[in-house]
Amino acid sequence: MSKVVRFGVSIEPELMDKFDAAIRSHSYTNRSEAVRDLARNWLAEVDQDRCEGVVVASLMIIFDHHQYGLSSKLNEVQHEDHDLVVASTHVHLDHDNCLETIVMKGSADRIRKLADKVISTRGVRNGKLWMTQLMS
Ligand code: NI
Repeated sequence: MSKVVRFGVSIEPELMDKFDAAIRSHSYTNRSEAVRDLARNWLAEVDQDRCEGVVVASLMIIFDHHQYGLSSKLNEVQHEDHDLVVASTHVHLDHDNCLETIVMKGSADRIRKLADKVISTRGVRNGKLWMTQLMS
């Protein structure tokens, strides 16, 4: 961090108390680092739809372990775009549910298409794509 800008924020005391309690419970040593993290996370969140070019992304899905053919379909989709997929992790949550996280790097458009294909597959119960452009 070469240069910083200071700014004042008006905030209700009740919200400030909750914020201070939260940053303590998350082991922040000061408000500034917590606010910087909030800003970075918020920017990454709101910019998701505008991401273009090369991005890093994580797709998390929860799916029905018993859905016939689903695991091999998910494998097939990832093999088709193997150049995007950096890693994937499969967790057997319980008797019926699996969680998979697919970490990707590459074209934002292609990653969105892959995520849409995965999330819309029958048996995938929840899916969330998170992507961001790397900051330098
Ligand atoms: Ni499983």
